[in-house]
Amino acid sequence: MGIRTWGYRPHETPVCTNEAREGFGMFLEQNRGAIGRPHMPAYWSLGFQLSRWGYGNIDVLKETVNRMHRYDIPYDVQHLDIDYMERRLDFTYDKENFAGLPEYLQELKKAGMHNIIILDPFITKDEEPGTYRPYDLGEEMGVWVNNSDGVTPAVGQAWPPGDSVFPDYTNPRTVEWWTQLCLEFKNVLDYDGIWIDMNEPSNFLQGQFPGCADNDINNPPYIPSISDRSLAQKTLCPDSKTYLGEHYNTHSLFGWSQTAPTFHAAQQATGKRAFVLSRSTFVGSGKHGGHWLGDNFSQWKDMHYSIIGMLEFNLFGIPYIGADICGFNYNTTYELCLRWMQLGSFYPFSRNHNAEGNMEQDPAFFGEEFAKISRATLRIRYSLLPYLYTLFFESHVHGNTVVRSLMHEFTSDQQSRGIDTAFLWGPAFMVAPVLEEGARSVDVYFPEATWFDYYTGYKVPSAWRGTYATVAAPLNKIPLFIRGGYILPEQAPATTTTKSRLNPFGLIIALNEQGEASGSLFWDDGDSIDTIENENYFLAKYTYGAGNLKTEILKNGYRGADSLRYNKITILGLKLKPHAVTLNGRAIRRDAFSYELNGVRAALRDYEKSRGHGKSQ
Ligand code: MIG
Repeated sequence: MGIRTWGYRPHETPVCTNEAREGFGMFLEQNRGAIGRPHMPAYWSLGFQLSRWGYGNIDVLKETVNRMHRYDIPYDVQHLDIDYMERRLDFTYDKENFAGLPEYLQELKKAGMHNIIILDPFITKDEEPGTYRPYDLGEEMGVWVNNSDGVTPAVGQAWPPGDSVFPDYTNPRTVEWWTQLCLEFKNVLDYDGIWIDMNEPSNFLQGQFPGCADNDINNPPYIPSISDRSLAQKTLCPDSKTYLGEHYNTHSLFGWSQTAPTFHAAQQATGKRAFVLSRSTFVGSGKHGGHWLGDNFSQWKDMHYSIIGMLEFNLFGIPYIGADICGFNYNTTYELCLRWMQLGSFYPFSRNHNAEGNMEQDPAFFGEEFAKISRATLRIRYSLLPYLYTLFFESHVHGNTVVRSLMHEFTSDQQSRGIDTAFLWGPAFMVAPVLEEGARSVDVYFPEATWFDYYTGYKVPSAWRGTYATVAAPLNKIPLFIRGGYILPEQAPATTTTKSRLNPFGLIIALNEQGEASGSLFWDDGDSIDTIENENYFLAKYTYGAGNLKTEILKNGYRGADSLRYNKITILGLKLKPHAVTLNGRAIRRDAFSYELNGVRAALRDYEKSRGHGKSQ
């Protein structure tokens, strides 16, 4: 039983960029050079997503979708959990309870939305021969995890009726089989991405049934303290055989080994950038997929823990991460769910998901006020998606995190080290959610920097730096702050990213004490494969200093960027009132810019993006 490290691919030489990056950033870039850099997510997958286990039938699903639309809540993606399947059989859909599902998915797509289907890694062996192709074909191709004899398939039990066998994704034949089925199923349900669940792999009966042999592999001398003192608890016997070796050695790689093949299958099936969401991950999984934090509970402490999980998975190189918003197990409550919608609006992967049997908890369920607040918060998310997308670009190219802790940015600030109640998008956008029932304020720690309140644009008092300050957070508000020294691209929000992507851009220029700021915008068509590798993208760098905004176009490879406009430039932290504004040397109308008396905010409206000039002021 050797120890193996599968994450490293020899052809990916570790790269250390020349740019000086401090502390964490540098370490993570080197680490990603070895384990693979995070994939570039599709733009639509940064939109809000809705899911639940137990819609039960298509009418309930439609009713839910309709009320989301009635309240005009930003919403890009609908998930289908195992209840869409016929008797929980992969690659089928329930033609009774979900009659008309194929057509309905088409309808959603016409409305600019995208659909995700779940697939489980177990295939029943107990259907009538000749009636269930996934099993028959897999049997013919020999794609299952085997018993210790290396020949007979290992059997367990999970969601499908009867006994199940487990695809061995480390076997190239299994990859062929899986790809084939994913391609065929695309003609049945027009999915845009695949959610792979239970891939630890989970087995409901294993450990007791059919029982693992009593040998050194199944019963080694040291066993972690798990309830039935069996390494096979809820999974396969350790002495099962995969193509790569004993399950004992490869157990933790099961989900990892399913992720890349599913990514490639989805990419082939859709012809677009793949979306794969995996419950089990390992080092390197971020290259082909994202992750949700699994079955949490509708409890305040679980909402808090989700921040820790999100920060960790960013360190692990899986930045496309989020938790089930409003909680999975148990019934949620109005206030918890509202606060969780506010926090979850800033998860990189933002999905409200719920377990079977619990009360409904989509943001349109709780009535007008709740819907209004969720809508407003999600509209903030959507307006900042160009910034989030640019962070994903940087993560894909360099390997740094998307969401990060305060400690990550303020490495020498001792006080920032223990903070797991607030987080940053990149270096510049701080989210400080309410995590306690009944709270109407948050104690926010402001590391040494210039900070602006996102809502008012007001500068946070300098006396608050390096200390906690109590910030108001009525039910309709999640505290948000922008760090001086940075420029954030934004875009007017809409109900879907399909629509928001056509809206005008803006820039939020948050000045530091020297009156300077910089930032960038990455833009491409949002869902083509390998746009970065093929250089089909637009990349601009913005620098502000001495009262001048300069735009440098570093890459001009996406024609779709030509027709886009900026119509709003907001400058936070100006010390002097501007008396004139010029664009590429031309004075602009006095009524096209405004200045707010508090001395910190100036806004410019309705200006076309100046392309090709390289400089505007
Ligand atoms: O045994 O597919 O974590 O998100 O809703 C439960 C049903 C199986 C576990 C996943 C959860 C999903 C559920 N699944």
